[in-house]
Parts: sequence; structure tokens; C-alpha cells
Amino acid sequence: MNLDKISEELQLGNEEEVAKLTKDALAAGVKPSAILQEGLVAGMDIIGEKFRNNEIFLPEVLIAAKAMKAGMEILRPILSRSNEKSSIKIILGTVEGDIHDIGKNLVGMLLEGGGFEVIDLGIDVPAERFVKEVKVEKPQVLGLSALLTTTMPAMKDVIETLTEAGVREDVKVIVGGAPVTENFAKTIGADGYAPDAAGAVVKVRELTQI
Ligand code: B1M
Repeated sequence: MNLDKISEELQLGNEEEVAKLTKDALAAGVKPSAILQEGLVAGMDIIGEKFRNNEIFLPEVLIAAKAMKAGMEILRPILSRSNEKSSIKIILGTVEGDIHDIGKNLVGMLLEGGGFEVIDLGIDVPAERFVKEVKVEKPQVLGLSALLTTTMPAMKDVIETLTEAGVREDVKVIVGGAPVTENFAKTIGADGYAPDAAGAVVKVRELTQI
């Protein structure tokens, strides 16, 4: 099965076709991880590259993102299915000022697939909201996502706000997103960094030692 076709239809923003081709690929026995990486993520990477080079503009990125989500919805039940049961709870969200959620959603799906309970606070989440939910839900891990260099400092704000509220020691903080690095994570005092969704599962396991 040619996964380039999924990438091409995604770039054209053909939601229905992407959903159909994703279903077809699954039915043909293609691994979900291959559909994700070689079809959906590959298409989105090209969109990102074209956007950076001013070859396409925001509306095209938006419709490609919708097509990406349509494909991800088909994969969701498989990626988030889990036989393991863990008592580890993770709160996840995209930081304030940032509305990118495709990568975060993928992280959430794979964490659920890893057997963790995930509470997703969505996008553009203010530091105070993260702190409030940490106090109420008492998760073992807080996962922060940022896709813009301009919203990376909001990750530091969350950690500082946790400290001010006296709950920093109650939760491990992991950070990720395209512009985020291991070094940045250390600088802001996060407990961990993961470069991708699979890495986030590994990092959560490491931090919670299960
Ligand atoms: Co935006 N955007 N965007 N955009 N957009 C980027 C990020 C950009 C790199 C594009 C570019 O210039 N090439 C650029 C940022 C530049 C910078 O800051 N250095 C950019 C810009 C500038 C903007 C706007 C400012 C554009 C404008 O308005 N002029 C604007 C900002 C809006 C805002 O947030 N306030 C904007 C808007 C948008 C859309 C709304 C159109 C749309 C988002 C739709 C949505 O998410 N619902 C969008 C998109 C789609 C992108 C690109 C093209 C694709 C992002 C994506 O979904 N990638 C992106 C270019 C690119 O990254 N190539 C771009 C696929 C996804 C699977 O990967 O999100 O990296 P990613 O997630 C990965 C890892 O990063 C990691 O795991 C994920 C899965 O493997 N990860 C974590 C993510 N979170 C993690 C958390 C973890 C661990 C790992 O632990 C908790």
C-alpha cells in the first residue's frame, strides 16, 4: 500500500480521502505507526516546510491540519487501546498563547495506549489552570506542549506558578514540542523532555518507574 497517497491527500486537505485511505491501509494490514509516520506526519512535515518557505499560507495549513486530524481519528482507537492498567494519571495541555494540538493529541493517544490515564486540558491553557487541575486531580505527571518559540517561556511560567502554589514537588513535569529541546527543559527546571510521542511514553515510565 502506497502511503505517499495519504501524505498527498493530506497536503491537499482532502479530509474524507485521508480518512478513507487510512481505513484502507489498516484493512490492508499496514501498521498504524507506519500510517502515522510515513503518511500523516510525512504530509504535515511537507506542509510545514512549504509554509516556512511562503509557498503556502495559513488557510492551506489549516485545512491540511483538519485532514491530519481526520486520519488521526481513525487511528485513535488503535493507538489509545491498552491492555495494561496503570494508576498513573497525567495532565496534558498546550501552553497559553499556543493553539497547536496535533502533536499533543498524539502524545495523549500513545500515553493512553501505554496504559496511563490522561486528562487533556486542550490548547491555550493558562498557568493558573494547570496549577488548579494539579491540585484537584493530583496527577503524577504534568505534560506541557509548545510549538512556537514565542510560547516556550509559558512552560517556565507554569513551573514557577506550581512552585509559588507549593505543589511543584507533587508532580513531575515533562515538556515537548518541535522547538523544545532537552537543554531548554533543564534550563526551566522541568523533570523531563521527550522529542516525540513515543518518547513521551518512555519518559513517563522512567519518571514514574513502572
Ligand atoms: Co503553526 N507554526 N502557526 N499552525 N504550524 C508551526 C509550528 C511553524 C514551525 C511553521 C513554520 O514556520 N514552518 C511556525 C512556528 C515558528 C516558530 O515559532 N519557530 C508556526 C507559526 C508561525 C504559526 C502561526 C504564528 C502562524 C500565523 O498566525 N502567522 C500561528 C500561531 C497560532 C497560535 O498557536 N497562537 C500558527 C497556526 C497554525 C494552524 C492553526 C494553522 C495549525 C495548527 C492546527 C492544530 O494544531 N490544530 C498549524 C500547523 C498545523 C503548523 C505545522 C505546519 C504543523 C504542526 C504539526 O501539527 N505537526 C508547524 C510546522 C511544523 O512543525 N513542521 C507549524 C505534526 C505533529 C505530529 O508534530 O506538533 O511537532 P508536532 O508534535 C510532535 C513533537 O513535537 C512532540 O511529539 C509530537 C508527536 O511526535 N511533542 C511532544 C509535541 N508536544 C509534546 C509534548 C510532550 C512530548 C512531546 O510532552 C508533554
